[in-house]
Amino acid sequence: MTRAVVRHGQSAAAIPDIDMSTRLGDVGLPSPVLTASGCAASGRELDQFFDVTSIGAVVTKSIMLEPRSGRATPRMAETPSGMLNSIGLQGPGIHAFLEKDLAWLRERGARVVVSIAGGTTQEFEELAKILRDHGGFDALEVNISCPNVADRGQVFACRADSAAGVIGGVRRSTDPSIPVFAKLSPDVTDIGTIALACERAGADGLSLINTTLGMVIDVDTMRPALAGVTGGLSGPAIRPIAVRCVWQVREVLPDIPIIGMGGIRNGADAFEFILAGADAVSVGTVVFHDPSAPARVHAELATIAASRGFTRLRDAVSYAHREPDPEDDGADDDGLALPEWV
Ligand code: RRO
Repeated sequence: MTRAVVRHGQSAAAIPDIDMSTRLGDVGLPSPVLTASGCAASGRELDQFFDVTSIGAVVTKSIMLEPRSGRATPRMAETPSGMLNSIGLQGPGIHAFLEKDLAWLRERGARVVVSIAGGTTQEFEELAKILRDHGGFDALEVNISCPNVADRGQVFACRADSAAGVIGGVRRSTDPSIPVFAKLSPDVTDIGTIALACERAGADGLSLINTTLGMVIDVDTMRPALAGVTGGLSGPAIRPIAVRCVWQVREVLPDIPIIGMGGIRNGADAFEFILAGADAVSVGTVVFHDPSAPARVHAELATIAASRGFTRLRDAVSYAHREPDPEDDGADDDGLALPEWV
């Protein structure tokens, strides 16, 4: 059953009685709503706006082996219904991350998905081994799709063989009880092929999607708005792309756990991902203007799923994939009301 997840605003009593639990491989979560990597550092800042232990998990900013200052500024630009970032994997390096960020998250009692990034397969494996020896987290998200690298060859998720090489190496270097999620890029011809290659290489799940490569030119300066020239586009502008990716991957991999993300602002947006095939969702860009959004999205998702007749959210996963019934009168055999847009 749902727990009270909202600290400010909506009262717990307003959350309907629906089982919101989900699974990421062997790991059970009380809520399917996670933060999105890169939008909340280690979750510490968000904890003043809502209880980070109440959502499914905190997904940390992708961490590399060494400290890194990232790309030159400006590193962010507004776009219609979204934003462009060119952070360039800024971070403290794995050892400071373990000592400060992961230590805080564990002490706080949050469930944690650690996101890792590397420039080579060996770096990914090294990170996985350091984390294996340290412990204290629930799942790994392997970021093979950061768009903000100078060498596009390092966007491992753009090729099935390089994606599989990293995921296989990480899987072998990680404790078997820890699920390994591959984070994929939408900037490919056939995301299903990449997803299959990752699954065959040992991925326990998939995170869909990273930002899509974009660009803004400032018409006053007549120069690129970002110092890094190109950046990753996020926010509602990319939601239809993300939903399409979740749908396509679910068609080729009916059972693999999927974390869906891309422009989720509210419960209806999250529900769209669930219907497309996501077992969980990550809430990202919206936290820049509503830092309590993950808790709010949990409550709104519970409300919309209950209003459609579901008593367990997991029964709604992939619901949009079922065959259309020509005789359908708006309610299925279980008496579940169909979404208004079907
Ligand atoms: O740090 C970044 O610039 C960044 C990363 Br790691 C990523 O995965 N996606 C993105 O849009 N930016």
